[in-house]
Amino acid sequence: MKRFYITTPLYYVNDKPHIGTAYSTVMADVLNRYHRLFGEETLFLTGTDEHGQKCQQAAEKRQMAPQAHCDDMVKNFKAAWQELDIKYDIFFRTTDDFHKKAVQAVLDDLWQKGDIYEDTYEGWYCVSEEIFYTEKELVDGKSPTGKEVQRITEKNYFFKMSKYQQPLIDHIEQHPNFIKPESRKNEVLGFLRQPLGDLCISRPKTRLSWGIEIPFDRDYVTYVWFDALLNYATGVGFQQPARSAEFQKWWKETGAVHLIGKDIITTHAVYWTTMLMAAGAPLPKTIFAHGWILNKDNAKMSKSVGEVINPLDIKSLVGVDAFRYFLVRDIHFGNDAPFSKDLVVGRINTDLANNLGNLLSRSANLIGKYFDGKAPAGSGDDPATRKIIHLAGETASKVQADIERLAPSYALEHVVALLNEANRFLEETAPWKKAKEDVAAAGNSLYTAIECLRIAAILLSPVMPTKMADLLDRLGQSQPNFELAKKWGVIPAGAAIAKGDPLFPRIETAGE
Ligand code: ME8
Repeated sequence: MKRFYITTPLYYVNDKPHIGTAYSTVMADVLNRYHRLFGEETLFLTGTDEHGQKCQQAAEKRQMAPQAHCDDMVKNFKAAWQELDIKYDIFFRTTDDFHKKAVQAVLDDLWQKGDIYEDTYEGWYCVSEEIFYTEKELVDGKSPTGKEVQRITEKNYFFKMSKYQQPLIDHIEQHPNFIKPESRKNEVLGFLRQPLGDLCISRPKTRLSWGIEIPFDRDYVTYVWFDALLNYATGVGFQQPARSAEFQKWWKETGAVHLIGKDIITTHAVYWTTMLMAAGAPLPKTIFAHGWILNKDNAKMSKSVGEVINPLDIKSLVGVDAFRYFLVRDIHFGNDAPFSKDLVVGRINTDLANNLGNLLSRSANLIGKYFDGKAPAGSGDDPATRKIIHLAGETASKVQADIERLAPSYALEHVVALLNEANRFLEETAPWKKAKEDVAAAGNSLYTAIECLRIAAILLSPVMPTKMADLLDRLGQSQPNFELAKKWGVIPAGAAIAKGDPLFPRIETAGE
């Protein structure tokens, strides 16, 4: 059986879930549900990044112990993901004991191999990013993203990242799907044209105590990124002999797809991959960096830059399924995209209330009126019907191909095209007129419409699980089944077709 392992970044617990973290998590959930629909065995890991200075400072601000602060913040994430209908398999917390032990085992291993060494560090450090910078990397005395930096001198431990520079370049060049999209791959290769330095992977406890202790020097904790990145592998059993079969299955044989925002491409494509090379473990299958959700000033939506939209507010405005649909449909995966309530409402009204919703209400109403609420028979023997049957027959495989190449917005376009075609077909064949003179022809039109709706419901179910289950139910169908999305004529003549309330009522936001 084919398998699929997808991860999101582990989110910092210094902040509540927001539109950006919701975006990454919804997209991972959608991709994961698609692969499950295709019949694959899937694994979906998300979670929280709980160590480091940011978390320690956030806890201090609240006058809480760091662990209590983390436990509290984790509740917000779990609750938000539940509200957004996200079905993860693993909620990973970097403060879990098994992870700490596994990270220490990796540190010990690299220390013994000589890939970690001790040295005195002198340079610039950015607290808010938890990243060291060389003089050259600073821009106007600040980090490249404009954050404050401070000068520090201290003994530390370093990972010989430089040693893996060439093997990493080779790997990227030999594996075209390793870093996606192409623009991000070029960015990483550009970064690797400069000599790669070594990575400081320790913090003295005098400066930061909230972290995983370095096993060979108890006065230090591990750099938060060294700890957090390892989650993707420790989450499936890395450095845990009792879980070696799981590690073999998910890490070595399946290979992870890491979904991240483009802000953290270097830590993933360079730090993480060289760490894995040193640890002798295979690299992930794909690192996909999506773009940023922008605010109305076209800046990345983040707490430090003005307005942040609470995903749960949008959810209450349009409903969870419609919100998920917007994120998948309107944002070409990998690109930046603007976000506002108006954009969401506009898209929902066009695609869901009008296109899909009208097709359903028109066909269900007419079936109610002229066919006693029972599916009419579809003859399918005229050219117009044959054309639409042909289009419907191709849709499932087009959707699958686009999901597999991580292009979910394009996948949805195929379904939208089918629904558009079905509406046009209904318009042209006008069963509301035909019903009086040629019942069989009217029946054929309506049957064609509900078959298109059935296929669309299956193919949209990973994006809108609840609404599409409702739609299938109205068509007398049970669980979404991908094989049935490739078939025509599945709804038997005579099956009860329920009218119900509008599936996606039009959203009016006048005055907002
Ligand atoms: O970076 N648009 O955690 P984090 C799109 N703990 N995505 C956005 C976004 C926006 N405006 N804002 C945030 C960390 N994101 C580390 C990761 S992984 C081992 C450690 C998303 O809480 C995007 O996925 O800052 C980004 O990568 C992530 O949130 C950063 O989350």
